[in-house]
Amino acid sequence: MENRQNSTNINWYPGHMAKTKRLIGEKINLIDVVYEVVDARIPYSSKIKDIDHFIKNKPRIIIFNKVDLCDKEETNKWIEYYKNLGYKVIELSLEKNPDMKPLIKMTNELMKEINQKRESKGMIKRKTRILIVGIPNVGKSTLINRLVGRKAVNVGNRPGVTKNLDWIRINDNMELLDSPGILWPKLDEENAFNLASFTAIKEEILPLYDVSEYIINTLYKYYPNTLKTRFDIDKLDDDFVTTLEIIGKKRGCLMHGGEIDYDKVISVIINEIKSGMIKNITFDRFDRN
Ligand SMILES: Nc1nc2c(ncn2[C@@H]2O[C@H](COP(=O)(O)OP(=O)(O)OP(=O)(O)O)[C@@H](O)[C@H]2O)c(=O)[nH]1
Ligand SMILES: [Mg+2]
Repeated sequence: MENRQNSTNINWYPGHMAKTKRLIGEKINLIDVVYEVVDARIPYSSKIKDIDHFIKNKPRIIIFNKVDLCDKEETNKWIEYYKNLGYKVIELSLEKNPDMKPLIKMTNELMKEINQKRESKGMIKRKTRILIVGIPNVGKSTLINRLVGRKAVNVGNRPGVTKNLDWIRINDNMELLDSPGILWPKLDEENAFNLASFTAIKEEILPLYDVSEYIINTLYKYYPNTLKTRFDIDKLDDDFVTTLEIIGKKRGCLMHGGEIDYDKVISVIINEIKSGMIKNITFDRFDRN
């Protein structure tokens, strides 16, 4: 798996993502605070690499979402890292009934500073305008629905649900701008596989066989107990096909005549992660970067 680092970059950067960045750039002067959402299981791979270019120096809160699925011990190292860099950080599990007060409080504090500056220049206070930005499928629209307190925008467990930049009013004092998920040109291979493992890029971009192999290898490396409990595997064979056969037999992924249905085994593996059945995992290692 280590040699992935050295191989060529994945160049998957559809035109609509470039367009979203341009549109954000055009609207950024209207924005007071940016919520940058990352996936707590991949706090490095899910952080948009060129974000500073298009959100400029707007006050920012990094939201670690899906903490219900992450390995807290590993993810905490990243949280500390970003805090030490001077970022404001909030952890959320938007699927559970999260307490949104700490985020609102932090936002109001940032807004107070902004309004104090405005007043000192003789300008009137204004309502808070927040941009929500992040990679696809990280929970941006779910965050909006939580803040509004109802289903104001569509969510779905696949990348590319939100197609447009839309303003949503929370109350008289706050407006949110939802945005489609974005990536950056040239993902390195490990980054691309991490994004694919957590359904942040479309399934067909990387071969599903390779994604399932990456998932199994990474579980073996960092979470052997999970591999044992979920798939009853203690040790990996040099040939991944053998591992697929073992999992296929255990999970009953068989075709007529008893042959292993490899496509089904691969989708079972990917689905275990996608559906959140496998919890307490973080694939980005702080110590390796
Ligand atoms: N387990 C878990 N799932 C979450 C959490 N937050 C969001 N989800 C799920 O993640 C999936 C994606 O959520 P969305 O809000 O549509 O993500 P998005 O970032 O708006 O995605 P795009 O619009 O496609 O870029 C949905 O199935 C949500 O239910 C969380 O904290 N924990
Ligand atoms: Mg969305």
